Amino acid sequence: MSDEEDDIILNELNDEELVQQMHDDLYDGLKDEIMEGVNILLGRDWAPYKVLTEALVEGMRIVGIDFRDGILFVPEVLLAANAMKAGMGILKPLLAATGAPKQGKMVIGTVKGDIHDIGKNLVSMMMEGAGFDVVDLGINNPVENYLEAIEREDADILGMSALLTTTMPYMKVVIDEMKAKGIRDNYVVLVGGAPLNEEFGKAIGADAYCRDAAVAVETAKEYMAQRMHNQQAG
Ligand code: B1M
Repeated sequence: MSDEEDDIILNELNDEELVQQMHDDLYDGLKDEIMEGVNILLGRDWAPYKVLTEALVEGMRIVGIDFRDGILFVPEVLLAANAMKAGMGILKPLLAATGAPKQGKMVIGTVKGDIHDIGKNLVSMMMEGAGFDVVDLGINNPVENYLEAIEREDADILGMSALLTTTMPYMKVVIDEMKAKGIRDNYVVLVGGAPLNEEFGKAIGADAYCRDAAVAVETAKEYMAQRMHNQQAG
């Protein structure tokens, strides 16, 4: 870090400068600075979701571009991910404390071969905030983990996350196994992750592809309302 950067006092920056500085700090993997920045923005009455999307998610998008272009490498991106997680840790209780009525239960995990978990964690946080019980299976989940958990937890929704083009086809393995066991229609299956799209979601037999955490929440709510309606009708 240069002397010039050492001298920056985050609290003295205006909102726009601070968010810009947080993008730089995330890029540099500066966990303490990210936590400080998050706290400053919250202290300025920023909504937790706005801090999350504008300061953290946008910062990680920039990291992703330079990772793709070979300017950043795995160790640096890991540091950025750590800083992002530290910031998300501060926001988590705030996003979860909306007092929303209970909605249903979701089991979620990143698929086998894939260790990306920031997006999944974000979906979990937002779902909890919207009143869902969330059972998070973590990363690198084989089909057995999902099947065992949805049954054990009596879940309504199965959520799967994949960030790699090489791991996203595994979602179909899970859905096909659910079909083979005759349990596919007992659950709402939602999928997400940067390389996916709507066509892919349809092609593998998911109920819906969710572009981001907010869409995941809205989609889950819609399906739960539909399930409730069907139960009452039948
Ligand atoms: Co990885 N990585 N990475 N990486 N990494 C990507 C995904 C990549 C696109 C980077 C790039 O080249 N631009 C690229 C994939 C290319 C491809 O497949 N076509 C890539 C690669 C290649 C790799 C490695 C293979 C690198 C290597 O080792 N040579 C390796 C793979 C390891 C493995 O999994 N087996 C690897 C490793 C890593 C790190 C460990 C360094 C780190 C992960 C740390 C962690 O997660 N704990 C990392 C990171 C951080 C990234 C990028 C930079 C950022 C991902 C992220 O956290 N985004 C990523 C670049 C990118 O995506 N642009 C990249 C922020 C997050 C909020 O967004 O995860 O998309 P996202 O989640 C969103 C939505 O997608 C959606 O909602 C979320 C919130 O809005 N969503 C869901 C996600 N899951 C959902 C589930 C749902 C619903 C919505 O269920 C209902």
